[in-house]
Amino acid sequence: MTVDLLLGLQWGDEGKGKIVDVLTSNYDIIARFQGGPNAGHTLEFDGIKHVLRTIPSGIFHKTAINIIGNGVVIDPVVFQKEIEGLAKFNLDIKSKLIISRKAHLILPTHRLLDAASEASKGKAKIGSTLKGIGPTYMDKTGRNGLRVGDTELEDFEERYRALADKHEEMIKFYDVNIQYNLAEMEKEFFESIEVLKSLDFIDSEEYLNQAQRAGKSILCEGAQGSLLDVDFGTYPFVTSSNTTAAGACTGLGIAPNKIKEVYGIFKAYVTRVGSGPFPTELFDEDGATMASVGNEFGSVTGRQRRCGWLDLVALKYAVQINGVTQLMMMKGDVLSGFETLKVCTDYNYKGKTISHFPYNIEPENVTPIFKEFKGWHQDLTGMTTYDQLPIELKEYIEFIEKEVEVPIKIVSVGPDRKQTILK
Ligand code: 2SA
Ligand code: MG
Repeated sequence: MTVDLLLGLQWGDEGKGKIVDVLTSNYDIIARFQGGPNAGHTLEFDGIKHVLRTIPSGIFHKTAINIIGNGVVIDPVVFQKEIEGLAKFNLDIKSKLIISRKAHLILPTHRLLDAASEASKGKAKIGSTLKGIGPTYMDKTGRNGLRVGDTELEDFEERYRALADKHEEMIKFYDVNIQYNLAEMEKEFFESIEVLKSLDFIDSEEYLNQAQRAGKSILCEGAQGSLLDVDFGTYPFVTSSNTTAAGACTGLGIAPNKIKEVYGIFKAYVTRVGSGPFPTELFDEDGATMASVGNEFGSVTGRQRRCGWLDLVALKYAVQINGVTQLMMMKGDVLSGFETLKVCTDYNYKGKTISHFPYNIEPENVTPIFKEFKGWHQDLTGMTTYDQLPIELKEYIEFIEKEVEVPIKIVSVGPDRKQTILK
């Protein structure tokens, strides 16, 4: 049966959590394939707001099975807190959540290494979420990492010790001032490993391929966004995994020819947390309005997100790399009240007009070229059909569809599950 894929097309926080939650009733299995607790997937329903970190966004659905795939990095300490935070919902977590043995573990020292690396970079820091993501993926590709399956081995503690000792030496190498009590962090770590072990570990690639053959439908849930992809994003200001469509194949063991729909999610404007270039960024009133009306604060770190106009050069790039078949536009409601809206259609790149996303989008090379649109003033948050939307918004939507050459199938007009318009 079908395997579909859902991805963020910008710098994360497009609203993936909400859409997975909306779509889950159509799927038997929801699978996360990359990233880890750097993600903050926010779900809102029945007056409840909940942020998920490592657990897939199908966990609130009655029957869906949720899988944490091999491409994900898991911090058992954060994971334990996530499980505890879900207790009040009385979900039967053990029967609904399974974990790949091949997923890598974030050790306490990975978090310290992340902090040390960022501190050593000073102003040039990546602006990481400090969750240990980079160092854990470094150990994975460097072939030194510990995986979920290793917790079942008798000598897990020795393996842990050897790696943590090595990390301590590396922390010294950075020569920065970082205060920590490793013994305490380790106590917490080993307790949380027991919580992790209370769930079922599986060979998830086998599970998913069997399920697919048996006619089950699978939704692969991406984290972060395409412009944070380690290969295609604004390197080095990226995360350490492949956030694009290919990441679903390597992060779950699903072959490319099994994937059918690729849902691409984007905001009607653009946001970014952390450092790195952002051509359409606003430093004025308009940017401040987007941040406050859109409540643009990191759901993990609370950092204020940088805001700017929609960038079609970047959006087309992401659509192309992912093979997006359907678009979903989020947060159109936040743009209500602007007299004029701008959309970046091309870049002025070192004096030439270009319409592709170049190697370097630093401000000294790139100035965005904008097209202006008339704004609208209606409150969209109670609207339920496409016909009700203001004509100016429809023009905005139809322009994007024409430029990007992919239909926009969902227009979200608020954070709640119910505030979702199908087009
Ligand atoms: P990392 O921690 O090594 O992955 O950070 C590297 C860069 O990736 C960015 N990044 C994110 N950007 C947006 N949202 C993310 N998740 C959280 C959220 C972030 C938060 O949903 O709000 O709470 O601040 C996320 N995760 C990583 C990060 O900012 C760095 O630029
Ligand atoms: Mg988020």
